[in-house]
Amino acid sequence: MIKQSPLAGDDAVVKEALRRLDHPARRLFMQRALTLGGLSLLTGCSITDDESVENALMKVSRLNDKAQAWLFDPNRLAPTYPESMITRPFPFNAFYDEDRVPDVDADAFRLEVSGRVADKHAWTLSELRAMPQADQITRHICVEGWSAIGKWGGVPFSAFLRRVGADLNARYVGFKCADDYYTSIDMPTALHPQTLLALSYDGQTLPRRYGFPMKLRMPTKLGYKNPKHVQAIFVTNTYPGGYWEDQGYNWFGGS
Ligand SMILES: Nc1nc2c(c(=O)[nH]1)N[C@H]1C(S)=C(S)[C@@H](COP(=O)(O)O)O[C@H]1N2
Ligand SMILES: [Mo]
Repeated sequence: MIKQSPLAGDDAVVKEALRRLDHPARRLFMQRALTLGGLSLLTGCSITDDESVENALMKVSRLNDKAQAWLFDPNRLAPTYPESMITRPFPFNAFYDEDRVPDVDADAFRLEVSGRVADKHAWTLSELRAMPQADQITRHICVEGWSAIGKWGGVPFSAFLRRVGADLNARYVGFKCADDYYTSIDMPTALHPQTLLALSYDGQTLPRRYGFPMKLRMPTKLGYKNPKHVQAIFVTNTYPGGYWEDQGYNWFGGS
């Protein structure tokens, strides 16, 4: 029987951990910190098999969320750009191809609002369009390795949350989308002055491929944190996760 030295065993586990960092977001956030000793010290996990590697990586990512939340400055603005710098055409991206983009009926549409909010009435698109609107030209950064500048307009999300009487001390705001996508964000980002419940793109009704009837646009977060085709919004203290986040992408996802 060949007895592996502890070092060789450790090496194999680190290799396996690195292999599991196949999502760019994970690589981005963890490549610097990753040693076996560091990983077990940081997480208090004894790392002995594939499952414990996976658990330890998830724990590192959640520690990273805490660090990012702590570093997040609610008053610091992301850069804005002139009209001349808008990327044309703006790229489409989703977990499926463009021919499968959901087709939402504008008249029948109601935005559901639930959880820790005083007013749970469902919103029509006209009601949302009647709220004060703002627009901004910002850069969208996707972890798949591209970025693009676009112009989004809509309701400042902090005004919306105040209007529905949301518990502004709650931890999370969650989003459910018409295409089975879902994600969630921290309350300080929800209240950031540049976070928009976007109803328009480049001066026109938000096109289907970019998330009709609305998307949450945050220039302080990576692309996957910006849900398109938003159908339901909920305020909660229970961690809601997200479509990519539950597969290992970092939850805070700040840019
Ligand atoms: N509903 C929904 N929202 C989503 C996605 C998705 O697949 N479904 N993909 C995310 C990712 S990874 C990116 S990069 C952006 C792409 O937005 P765009 O099509 O406007 O460029 O949408 C984000 N929001
Ligand atoms: Mo993305």
